[in-house]
Amino acid sequence: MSDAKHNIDVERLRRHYATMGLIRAFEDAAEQAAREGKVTGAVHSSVGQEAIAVGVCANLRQDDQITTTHRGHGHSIAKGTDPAKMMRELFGRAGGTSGGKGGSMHIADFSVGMLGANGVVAAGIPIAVGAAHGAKLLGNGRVVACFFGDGATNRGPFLEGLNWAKVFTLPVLFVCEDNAFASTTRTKAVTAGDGPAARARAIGLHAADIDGNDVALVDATVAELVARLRAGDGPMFLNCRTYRLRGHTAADAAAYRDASEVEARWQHDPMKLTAEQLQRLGVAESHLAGLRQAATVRVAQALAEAAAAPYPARATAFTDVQDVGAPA
Ligand SMILES: Cc1ncc(C[n+]2csc(CCOP(=O)(O)OP(=O)(O)O)c2C)c(N)n1
Repeated sequence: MSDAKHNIDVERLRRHYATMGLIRAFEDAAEQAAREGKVTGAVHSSVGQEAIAVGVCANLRQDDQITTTHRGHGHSIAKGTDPAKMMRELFGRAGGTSGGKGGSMHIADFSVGMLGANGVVAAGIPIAVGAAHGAKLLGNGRVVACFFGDGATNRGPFLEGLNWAKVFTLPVLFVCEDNAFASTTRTKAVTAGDGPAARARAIGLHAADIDGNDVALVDATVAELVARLRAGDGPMFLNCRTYRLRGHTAADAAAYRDASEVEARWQHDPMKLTAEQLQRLGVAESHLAGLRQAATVRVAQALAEAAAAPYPARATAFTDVQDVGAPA
């Protein structure tokens, strides 16, 4: 059976729900651990934005690449990073994705094409464009998905990256997670013009602008865009309208917005929407509860493993550090 609106297969949608549930469980646990002082560095939750990560990455091959932001746990899980290794990274322990020395904003996992989170807003954009240029020169057929927030569209690398990608017809999908906020500021209050898609079109990119909380719609839209990228018709732009349901970081109570606004947005929670869609397609709520429970158990195990893991050995303090030689 399939959902007529997006012609999505139930089994595919069920898998999306399971992955979104894993991301949700990871984010809930990471935020809680951060509040308990167990995490080194800040934690930025992607709760409410899971459908974008999952709908985009479902259309990527393992050797395709992504870049992400300070809010990158969901993208990493959707691309195939092991949540247990990521939790160790948050806890600053050996065996983490970056050896326990990077933390949440420096997760990278080249084994699945995850080129890195980045604490510098918009800094992932030129990295993605460089990776796409490399893919084109090598002719390896890879595409690159570049995730960033609406706030990043006000920084210079956005213009530079889109321009370069268009001039060289690069296989990169720019994905803007338009969650309405840049830290404590409403992005609209500091942004001229008609939004991210309009800016992309001004540079000549094909741009779609969709509800990023509808995972079937994200999946179907990205399937088309990625097919065009693989056909050499790039770059492409996707603006996903969404909402940051939690504070900017685990420590942010988000007192700058009304509780009623947030409450209304929970009605459009992507987990809720996908569950309702699956139920309409005949999947029982008890089955969905089982998927959520399995995610919770897996993340609880990751938490326990992270808490029990050793800190990185002192001898590794200066490994993985770029050595440019002694100053002249
Ligand atoms: C170059 C730079 N400027 C400012 C900051 C501080 N900062 C961290 S996150 C953030 C907001 C980013 O908003 P957006 O790009 O929309 O992503 P979101 O947090 O909404 O996912 C800012 C301003 C930063 N990290 N880097």
